[in-house]
Amino acid sequence: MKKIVVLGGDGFCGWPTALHLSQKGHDVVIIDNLSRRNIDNELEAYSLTPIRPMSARLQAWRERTGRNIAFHNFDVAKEYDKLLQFFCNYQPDAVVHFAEQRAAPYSMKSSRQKRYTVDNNLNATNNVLCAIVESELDIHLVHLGTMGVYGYGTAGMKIPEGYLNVQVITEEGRAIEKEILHPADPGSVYHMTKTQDQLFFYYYNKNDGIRITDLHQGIVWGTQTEDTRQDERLINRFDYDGDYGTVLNRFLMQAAVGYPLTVHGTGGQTRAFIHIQDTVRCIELAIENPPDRSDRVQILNQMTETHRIRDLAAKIAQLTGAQIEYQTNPRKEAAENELHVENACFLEMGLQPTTLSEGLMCEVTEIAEKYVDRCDKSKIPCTSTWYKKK
Ligand code: NAD
Ligand code: USQ
Repeated sequence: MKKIVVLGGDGFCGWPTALHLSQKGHDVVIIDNLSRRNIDNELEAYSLTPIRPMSARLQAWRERTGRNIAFHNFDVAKEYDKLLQFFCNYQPDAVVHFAEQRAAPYSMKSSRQKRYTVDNNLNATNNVLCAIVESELDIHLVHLGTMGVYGYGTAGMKIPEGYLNVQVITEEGRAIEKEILHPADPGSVYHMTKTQDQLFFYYYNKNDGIRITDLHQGIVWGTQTEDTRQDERLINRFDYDGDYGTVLNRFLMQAAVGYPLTVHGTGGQTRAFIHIQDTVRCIELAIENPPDRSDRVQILNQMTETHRIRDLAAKIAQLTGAQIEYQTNPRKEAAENELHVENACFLEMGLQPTTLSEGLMCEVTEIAEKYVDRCDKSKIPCTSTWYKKK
């Protein structure tokens, strides 16, 4: 049994992770400032699924399993002293860090959201690292990063797990082998904060010997896990709006409400995907396999499949009879790209991927069709653009 803190444990990935770790017998504490629920209010766009307040969620978990999860509501990016005090009192073995603003379109809406995303994400990560150093505890930090730190162009090679071997030619013409962090190529202000997080990790690991695992995760799809399915009060959030909804879940919901699938541009963009059930399993595996104190930052690619967006749309259209609409792309991104990703580490640790073909229809019927009446169609269009409005 480990003592584990889940920062951002009220969110889409954090909530099912907290339940999964609790179910596995760990002592779990959630810290979250509920900023994501406040952004729902700001955007007037709400989860398709009826998520309950934190106290009702935790009560349901206690009733179903007899297990307690504690909850503290504070801002990790701003309330450093509380965070440090908490670490010193609770003495966690591991901290899982989800507590960042995670939507690329939201981060591109205007200077206010750009500045909020940078302030929030960079200060949250730096505060967590500072507090680990100041507490003098041997805490393993597990951070949720993104595949987007690499950019999505691979020039034919597989994207490695964090580090790249390069050959440099010296002035004398000698070839030297070097291992470097894979060059960063962010595609939004949000993704940029994740590339900066990587440098924080590199530095604190080098200087203070902190044990860090950085998980470069693809787009998470699906809603429920074995744990959140146990009781409707435990249901996970499902974002479908133009800012927070991610592509595959949006397509599933659009098919259910009879809205044409919104493919950006030619749909030639290829991205990496992972099901939410596999996300929580990967976090468990990462916690079970910490690096040593002398190890460099451990970087793992947390994804199971790659797909081209127009192929996904075609698959869902075929399953459900939905129409497809090709729209002017609101983002600045390559119209077409290949994507090959190395993910051997998690597979070697024992991950057994949930494939798209197994889970898609279940998602349509269990969630999208069931909660169709909660959908506000006016929130579906992507209104945030990467271009300056003239
Ligand atoms: P989410 O917005 O649903 O959850 C994030 C949670 O963190 C929210 O509950 C929010 O209230 C909390 N939070 C944010 N800033 C905080 C702060 N300063 N102090 C305390 N709590 C704070 O996002 P998610 O989809 O669960 O993503 C979690 C992490 O995983 C993010 O860092 C994201 O970058 C990463 N990730 C997500 C996906 C995806 O498809 N959802 C894919 C790859 C990586
Ligand atoms: N797209 C469409 N139609 C839509 C929505 C999106 O064609 O209705 C396209 C986008 O233009 C983009 C691709 O689908 O090319 C993916 O967009 P997305 O919104 O599903 O994902 P993204 O913005 O990249 O962000 C999400 C999460 C983020 C995480 C990232 C992982 O919100 O937190 O870091 O996925 S990754 O994409 O691997 O970088």
